[in-house]
Amino acid sequence: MTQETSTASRRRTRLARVALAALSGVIAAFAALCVGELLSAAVRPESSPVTAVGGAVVDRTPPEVKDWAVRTFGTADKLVLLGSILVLLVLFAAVVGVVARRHRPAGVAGVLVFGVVGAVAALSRAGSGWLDTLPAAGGAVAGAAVLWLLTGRLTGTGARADEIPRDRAALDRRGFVLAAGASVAVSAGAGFAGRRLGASGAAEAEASRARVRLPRPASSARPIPAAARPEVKGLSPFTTPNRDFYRVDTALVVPRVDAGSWRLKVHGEGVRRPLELDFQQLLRRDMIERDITLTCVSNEVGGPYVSSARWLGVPLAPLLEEAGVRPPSRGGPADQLVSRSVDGMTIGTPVDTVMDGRDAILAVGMNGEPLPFRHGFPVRMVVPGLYGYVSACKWLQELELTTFDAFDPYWVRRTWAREAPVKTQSRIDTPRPFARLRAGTVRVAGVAWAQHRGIRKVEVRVDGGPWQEARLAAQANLDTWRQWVWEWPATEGSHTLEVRATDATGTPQTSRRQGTVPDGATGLHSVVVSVD
Ligand SMILES: Nc1nc2c(c(=O)[nH]1)N[C@H]1C(S)=C(S)[C@@H](COP(=O)(O)O)O[C@H]1N2
Ligand SMILES: [Mo]
Repeated sequence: MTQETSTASRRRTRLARVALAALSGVIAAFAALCVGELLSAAVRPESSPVTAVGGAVVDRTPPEVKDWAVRTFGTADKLVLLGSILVLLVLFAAVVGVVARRHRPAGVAGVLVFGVVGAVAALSRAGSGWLDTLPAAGGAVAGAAVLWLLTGRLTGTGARADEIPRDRAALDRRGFVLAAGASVAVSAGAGFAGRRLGASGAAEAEASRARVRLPRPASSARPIPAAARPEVKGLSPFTTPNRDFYRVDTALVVPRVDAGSWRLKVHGEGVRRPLELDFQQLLRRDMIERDITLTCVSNEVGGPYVSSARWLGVPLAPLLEEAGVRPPSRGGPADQLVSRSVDGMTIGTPVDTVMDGRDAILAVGMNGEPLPFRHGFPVRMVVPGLYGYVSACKWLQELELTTFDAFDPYWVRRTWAREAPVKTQSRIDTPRPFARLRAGTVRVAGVAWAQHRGIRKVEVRVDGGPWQEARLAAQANLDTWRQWVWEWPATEGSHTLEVRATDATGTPQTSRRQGTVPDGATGLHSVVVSVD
């Protein structure tokens, strides 16, 4: 062998070892995640390490960044987040593997550091306990063991590894392949078992949902007048089908609550008779059925986070009265109703608003079926006229009466406003932005909302010209959006269409542009189209 070829071949072997070391790190990470998955099935789905880290990131994301993510990725924001965490994890794991080739204890320490990160993340989430650290801790130990095992095969095993210069030591290829294969197989088995176990927990919740028989309402929703539903292609339907209903929450795994073991606690300041209800007791109470439009405070002008459903639920005010609650306007001590979900969300609603006669409900039904899991099964709150983050707690399990002074709920701690009534808004659904249209009559249509005040008027203007009144669909009730249509005699050229609503108090929507933080976006929605 010549000098050159032997140097080249030594370099190749070295490269192969580094690559295998990186692979060892990745296999160790895989083992850690799989064991974490298995343990999280025993603890709770949210404690799975990647989910816990993702959740902790969500909790710490500034509102502007969160809104950017929601805007950019829509409902896929959660997948993007989890995917990014996985990619980072794989990269770091590869580095840890390479380090471990030179210094096994340092590599193992690296893996354990990840375990600590996962455990701290799990512990930092609302409603978590020490048990939640188990999946990350157990996963890290498994990962460290796998890394130790695999890097041993790369450097010549056992004690010899520390005595023989690393690159000279026998590379135990066969041993490495066997150990790596066995690690991957055992890890995958653990991960698979974890998934199966997790799924069986979900299966019970799903069965409990399938068994729900929704009662007939004591008070039905008013029939929606046909005239409330103009037939215009491209216009949002008056009632949003459940599968199209917007979804906004912090849950990286949708909680699957078993209705059979669900309980609601009502307690706190000024509660003379604390209540505890199970799902059957709740279903036996008088129900009302109402069309209500829900809006997210993160909805940009013209955005998609507004939807309308026919809800079935228990009126909240009488329930609170039964518990002895009086609103502050009648001398009660608590001005804030804090709702808590099974995943630790806290949402604060003014007690006066809940008890002012509007249809605030504990909803169990949505468009004729039990709440979908994504939308809060078995029970969520709905309060007409308030943004979701101050009213619409999903997967509800506790109502606590307290004061705004004493407690800041989740979003308020993240710079959103304490109180947030829905702002008057309107949206052009059709034509779409940058549509190419034919000259002649074009039907411009959309929705407008000012829940609990009602919409009086919608106007459209072209290229900053005079406002022209649109035809409003019949009003279903004050708590829903209203569809509108305007026939535009479109002429050739590029045009800007703008819409503006006026609520039933006579106040027109402001044209002043404001972002979503801290209490909802303002400004006029506009669409640019070209007409040939
Ligand atoms: N448990 C829980 N409830 C929640 C949230 C959440 O993150 N967790 N998000 C709130 C927000 S910000 C909104 S806008 C509504 C959205 O309800 P939807 O997803 O059914 O449309 O739920 C509210 N209830
Ligand atoms: Mo929201």
